[in-house]
Amino acid sequence: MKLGIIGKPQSGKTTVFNAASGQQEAVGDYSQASHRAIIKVPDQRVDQLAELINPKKKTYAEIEFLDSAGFTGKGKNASSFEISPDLRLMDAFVVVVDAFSSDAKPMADLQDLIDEMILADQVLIETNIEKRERKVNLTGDKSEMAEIDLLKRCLSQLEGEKPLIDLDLSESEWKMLRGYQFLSAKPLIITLNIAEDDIERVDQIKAEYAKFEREKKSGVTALCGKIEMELVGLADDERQAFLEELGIKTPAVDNVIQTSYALLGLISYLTAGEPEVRAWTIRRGTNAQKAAGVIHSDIERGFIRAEVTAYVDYMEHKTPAALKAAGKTRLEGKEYIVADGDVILFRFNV
Ligand SMILES: Nc1nc2c(ncn2[C@@H]2O[C@H](COP(=O)(O)OP(=O)(O)O)[C@@H](O)[C@H]2O)c(=O)[nH]1
Ligand SMILES: [Mg+2]
Repeated sequence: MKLGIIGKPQSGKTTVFNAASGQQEAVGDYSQASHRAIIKVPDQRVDQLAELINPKKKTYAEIEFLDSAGFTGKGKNASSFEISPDLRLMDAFVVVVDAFSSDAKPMADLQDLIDEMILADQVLIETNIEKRERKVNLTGDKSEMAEIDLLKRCLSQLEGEKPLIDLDLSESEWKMLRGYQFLSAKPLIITLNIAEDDIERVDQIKAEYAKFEREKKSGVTALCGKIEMELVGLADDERQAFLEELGIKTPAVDNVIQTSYALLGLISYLTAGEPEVRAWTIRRGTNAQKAAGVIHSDIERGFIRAEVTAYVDYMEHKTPAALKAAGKTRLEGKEYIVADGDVILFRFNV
């Protein structure tokens, strides 16, 4: 999964990037330089299983973060688009909004960013419609008409100043649009970057942004980037003490990652053995055979069956023998739909 961090200059993008990745890129320098990192998806199930099994290695699921400039924050007045082409390749955006500075206008900033995406998509669509219509006129080949019609529907949505993600399209229509990588069609994880003093009011602040939430598409989170960045630099025990002092259970940046995961319809299953305890990312609805392919194509090809235990049962009964005795380990075939937190042992031959 790839997440692009976007936002106005000085909104705290690089601060959030550092908090999520543990890197130490310069902040507040107006450079708008881009940064990339692969980060681990925090997962207590991996930690707990590892504690139980004591494996040689524990491995979390991973996502890629790209901190990239391109949004001016000028909204409808944005004239030239310098949005990095790399941002179009992201699965979703973490939109960082300044809600910490004394003259912050987070609601307006957020709207400006969305307007900027709408505008950029509009330019892209107009050129594409033109190009395709010219081709139809030249060749008389009408096969492009369905796509042109769809693009025109998208265009009128954008002209109505609404993002493409709000369009009600069929699965096959979305598929037709996929190649364009429209910005306003991507899920948003709106991340309000709040001041230190506002941490206690976080739920109240989030509630003000409920109108930007879209079920299974866009969500709202809030954090104080500055504190999160300090947290990531601390050793585990120091971090724990600091969190307790702040009265929070987990770093808020973990929330951002988990929200992104959920919005994109991603889940994890786990493998648990002495060599390694590991989380693997799949889309919700993936069957056991396809899920095995994430580990290795040989396991998918040679799939015989999956021995599946729910994570909670695993933690309760603790050993494969006890799990089997309690009837908590099921044998499942290829078509079994893997659930979040399934602990799986694949049987296969090659
Ligand atoms: N007080 C406060 N300042 C922040 C917070 N997050 C970022 N900043 C400051 O805002 C400035 C811009 O941050 P930066 O991450 O470089 O923004 P970018 O231009 O969007 O990458 C820096 O001086 C940060 O220290 C925050 O949560 N609280
Ligand atoms: Mg930056």
